[in-house]
Amino acid sequence: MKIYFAGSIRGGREKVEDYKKIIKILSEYGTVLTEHIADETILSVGEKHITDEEIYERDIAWLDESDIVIAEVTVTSLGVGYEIGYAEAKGKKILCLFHMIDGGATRTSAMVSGNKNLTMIMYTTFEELEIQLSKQMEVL
Ligand code: 6K6
Repeated sequence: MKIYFAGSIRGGREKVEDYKKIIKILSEYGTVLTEHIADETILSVGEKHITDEEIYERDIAWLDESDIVIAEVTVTSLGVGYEIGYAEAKGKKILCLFHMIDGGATRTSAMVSGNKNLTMIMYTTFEELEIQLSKQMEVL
């Protein structure tokens, strides 16, 4: 299975360590096409050797190729929101992961949490996330 993992880049890199752990979990279920999302050397200010147009073309090709899109939506990101909308329009299965860090006071966009075409996983610990992810991945 080809997995497109989406996570914030220019939206903010504060959860990059979590992206790394999530990608490790996801690798047990298939090939993660977007492992670079967890690269700590990628800063929100950007890389110089690749243009925005090249990033867009490459990511859309990976999205088209993917069997499932798994988006970490805790850090608000325009790009991740775009990818979710694109994947929905293409009929892809979509899982959104949201880390409840403050007891649920901070919420994600209603355009994500209110969308019945995607599955939300709200988690407080990685153990919980692993259990919920395995339940979802088993029914694919
Ligand atoms: C690194 C830092 C800035 O730019 C880079 C190289 N950029 C990207 N490389 C790969 N995918 C990217 C890059 N910038 C955005 N994306 C895609 O958009 C990823 O698939 C992410 O899921 C999403 C992040 O969007 P923003 O709006 O947070 O950047």
